[in-house]
This record gives sequence, structure tokens and C-alpha cells, in this order.
Amino acid sequence: MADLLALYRTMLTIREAEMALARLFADGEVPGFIHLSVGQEAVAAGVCSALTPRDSVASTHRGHGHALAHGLDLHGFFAEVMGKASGVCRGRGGSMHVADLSIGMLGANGIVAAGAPIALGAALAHRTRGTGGVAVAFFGDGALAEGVMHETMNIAALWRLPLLLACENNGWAEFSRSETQVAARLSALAAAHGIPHRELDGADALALAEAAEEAVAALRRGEGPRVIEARTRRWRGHFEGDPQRYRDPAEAAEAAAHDPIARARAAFLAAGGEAARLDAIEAECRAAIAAAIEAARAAPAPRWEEERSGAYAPAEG
Ligand SMILES: Cc1ncc(C[n+]2csc(CCOP(=O)(O)OP(=O)(O)O)c2C)c(N)n1
Ligand SMILES: [Mg+2]
Repeated sequence: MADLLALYRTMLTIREAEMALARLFADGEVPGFIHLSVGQEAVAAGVCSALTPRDSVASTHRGHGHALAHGLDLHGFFAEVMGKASGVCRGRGGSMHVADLSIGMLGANGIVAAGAPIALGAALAHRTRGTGGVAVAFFGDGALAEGVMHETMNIAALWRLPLLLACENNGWAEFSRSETQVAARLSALAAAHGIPHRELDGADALALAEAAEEAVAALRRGEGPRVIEARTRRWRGHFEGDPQRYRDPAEAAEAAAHDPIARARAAFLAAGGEAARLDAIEAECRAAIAAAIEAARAAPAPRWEEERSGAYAPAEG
């Protein structure tokens, strides 16, 4: 019960934060592009529930949920995505570069599949330094068309590194069905590398959390990499503003029937939980997000004069 409520809170935080971002983006308060994970929240919430801040997470262009689920502070998050100096990366990164190394959030990443080798390196560092930590690489089904995904699987398997490969398989890679771009199934690729693979319903947060817990425990025991493949649905366009002419509108209606948040809510109520507790969590999430947005609005923009600070290490001597 407690776990389900924690997952509910994380998923709701992601949903409410992203829907707020959609409005802010439409109003011109968010620079650049944003890609929302609405409908896919259970994957971030479930997988990250098995982690601690000593563990590392590398993400994708659709990375808000991963950052928030791994514990990124809401104030630092909104200010960053809104390009303000109080952002977690001082407003220099924005949506696709949200990172906070203090909690092992290695960053969202605009380059498809680029998070995988970064997480692989983190897994190697955890092993070499004996931290006991693990690394997670979130990636989409479209990333399987990138060579570096295959190289990552190879080294992770060969060196038995503590790397969890967490695939969000939403069937789409930008504006194309991913099956038109990727010949192999992830299960077959994992098998070819001798990596245990589990496929799960991407709307079932509890099942994902249990699978992640089991996988992370195996990683901590030094048993080598694991793959979790979540079948999920992308509710919105590839990016905000995407007119989605390539997609049958009926698909959106079908996707909405697989709402991970509604599912968690129903499971909690069916187990005898009180609706008032869920409503209280919703009110808390909304209030926290509203406060973070107000603070970000009031925060100054980054100063151009300081643009180089943080880009280069100070010269020695
Ligand atoms: C190396 C590289 N190639 C192409 C792109 C353009 N691009 C951005 S997202 C995307 C598709 C990603 O699909 P997937 O990995 O399934 O993630 P999803 O958007 O479905 O979450 C592509 C091809 C890119 N950002 N990086
Ligand atoms: Mg995809």
C-alpha cells in the first residue's frame, strides 16, 4: 500500500509538472523544444523507486520524468526548463539537459541513445570504485537503431557491469513507427548478449517497481546487466506543437485507456484505500508545482557575462 502511494505521488508529480510545462510552452515561457512523457510515467516512477541517490541515471530527450522520479528538486527543475539562473544547471541546459550530479542524475540528452554509453561508464565507475551503486540507462525503442546501443550491450555483458537498460517502447521514433527503423526485437538482442530481459506493461507501476527491485538487487550482487522493456504509449506528439499528421487520432483515444495513474488510483481504492488520501497527494503535488513555477517566474535570467563560468576548468598555476 505504501509503495503504491509513493508511486502514485511520483507519477502525479510528473504528470502535473509536464501538463504545466505544456501550458507554459504554449504561452512562450519555455524556450527551446520540450518532449513530454505523459502516459509513460509509470516507467520512470517504477524503475527509479528501486534506486537511491548513490545510483546513476542517464536519460533521453523525453527526460523530465526520469529526473523528477530520481529526486530532482522541483524548483531547480522548473527554473532550468524555463531557462532561469536558479535552474539546477543555472538555466543553461533546459529541458534536454536537466542534470544534477549530486543525486546521480547524469542528464537528459538530446542525442538518441547517447545516455546508454554514459550510464555504461557510470556503471564501470561504480564497479571500479566499489561504491555499491548501479547505473540505469533509459532509452526509447528508436534508440535500438543506433550502433552505440549495441556496443553498450556488448561491453556491459562482457564486463558484467551493474547496468540496467530500461527501454520505453512506445512504438514510435519521432514521426515513424519504430518497426520501420529497427529490424531486431530487444528481447532477441538481449538474448544474443546473454542479458536477462523482462517485458512488462508500461502502465503498471507496481509491476515495474517490483521488476526493477529484482533487477537492481541482481546488479548489486554483481550478476551483470539486465534489460527491462516497458510497453508504453506516447499520449502526445513527439514534441509539443507536433501536429501529428502521421498518426491516426484513434490511437490517442486508445492510449488514454491505458493511464498508469488511473490504474494506480483504482488499485489503491480496490485494496480499501481512502480516496481522500489520493486527493490530498494531488493537492500537495499541485501546490508544490505552482510554487516552483512562481519562483521560477520571479528568478532572473542567466547573465551573459558569466556564460563561460562552469564551461572550462580554471587554468592551473
Ligand atoms: C543521433 C540522433 N539521431 C536522430 C535524432 C532525431 N531524433 C530525436 S528523437 C528521435 C526518435 C527517438 O525515438 P525513441 O528513442 O523511441 O524515443 P521516443 O521519442 O519515442 O521517446 C529521433 C530520431 C537525434 N536526436 N539523435
Ligand atoms: Mg519510441
